[in-house]
Amino acid sequence: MNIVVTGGAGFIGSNFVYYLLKKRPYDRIICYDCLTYAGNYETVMPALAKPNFRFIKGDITDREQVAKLFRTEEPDVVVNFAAESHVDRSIANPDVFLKTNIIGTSVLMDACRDFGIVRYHQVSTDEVYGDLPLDRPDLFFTEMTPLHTSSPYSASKASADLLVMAYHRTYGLPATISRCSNNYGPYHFPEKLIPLMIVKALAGEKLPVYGDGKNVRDWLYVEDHCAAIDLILEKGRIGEVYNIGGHNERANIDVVKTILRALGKGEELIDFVPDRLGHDRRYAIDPAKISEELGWLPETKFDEGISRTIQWYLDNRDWWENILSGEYKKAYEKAAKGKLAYSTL
Ligand code: NAD
Ligand code: TDX
Repeated sequence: MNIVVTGGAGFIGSNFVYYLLKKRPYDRIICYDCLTYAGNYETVMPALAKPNFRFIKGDITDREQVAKLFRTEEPDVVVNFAAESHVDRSIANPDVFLKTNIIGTSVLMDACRDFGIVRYHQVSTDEVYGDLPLDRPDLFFTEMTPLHTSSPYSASKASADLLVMAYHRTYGLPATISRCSNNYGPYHFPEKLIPLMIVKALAGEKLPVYGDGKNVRDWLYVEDHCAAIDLILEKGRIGEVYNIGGHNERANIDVVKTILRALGKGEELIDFVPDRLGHDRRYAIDPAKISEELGWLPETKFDEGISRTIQWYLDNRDWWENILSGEYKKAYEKAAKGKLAYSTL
């Protein structure tokens, strides 16, 4: 099978690429990514050694590039991770979120209709359900929870989900959607809570905690998310939505303190700063459907996952220091000149 992974040079997409290369050595994996600030060519460079992997630099909002991708690579499956993904950036500038997350999704699905496809999978988020109150720990997001978004980011992701369902119903597009809770693990861009706190703590800088720090997120180790998507590709029912989450709720302030303790740093580094606008209080996923229907269960407990993640950032300083210095942005051009890149459009 030919599997196109859009956004495969980002955090979860790259982890999915490595997951597939291990799990499906006989499939061809094509990473299609336009390398925004969040895309890092250095992340996928080790995969270029595999004969069944290709990197193609391209934009999901560009119809011509996408048509060329489909003509040359003939994908059987498209898994769409490509997105603008940072809530704070969406609050500062919604425009690009609408373009990439909504228009990009429709351009990809149009190509799927034109060229034919076995499966289109949309990687969505639990943020489409809005938030839950802190004083109702009995409440969880199910697939039946109404969409009720808070930020331009989540509104753009919910819009994309609605389009996917519309393409399925109207055109019979063989699509599935997954809505996952907060991921953490290797290759997480250091603007998001966990990697940001790790690199700031290592530098002895202040750790900015929004509001009172009591907002709750439901953390899932990224490999568990990859396994869930792979299972949906294998056994998921067309036209269905699957929530993914591992009952790993933590208040932000507790996550920050865990990181400080693990790195031997003091809590005086914590800096409570003004709250994010429209800040969602609590996310919590009910994963009963994917567990009961497909047999998915998360394997990594938070204590183990966070230790592994911190160790990864300690062992891979070059990776994030190149991001902080901006050096990572030159990697693709350098590789293309040295003919290290297998393919560009
Ligand atoms: P990320 O920001 O780390 O990576 C996004 C990738 O998409 C980057 O490599 C970027 O270059 C690429 N990209 C952006 N615009 C593109 C375009 N127009 N054309 C081609 N490529 C483009 O994001 P992430 O955290 O890995 O999230 C991946 C997906 O998973 C997103 O759809 C996000 O909404 C969803 N998601 C993320 C989380 C999380 O905790 N990070 C949780 C649930 C769902
Ligand atoms: O500096 C910070 N200080 C802080 O207190 C940052 C960056 C975040 N926070 C808080 C805000 C959130 O309550 O930490 C929590 C997590 O923030 P983010 O890492 O920005 O993630 P979140 O807003 O929860 O969204 C993430 O999970 C769902 C991903 O970025 C989304 O792409 C995904 O859909």
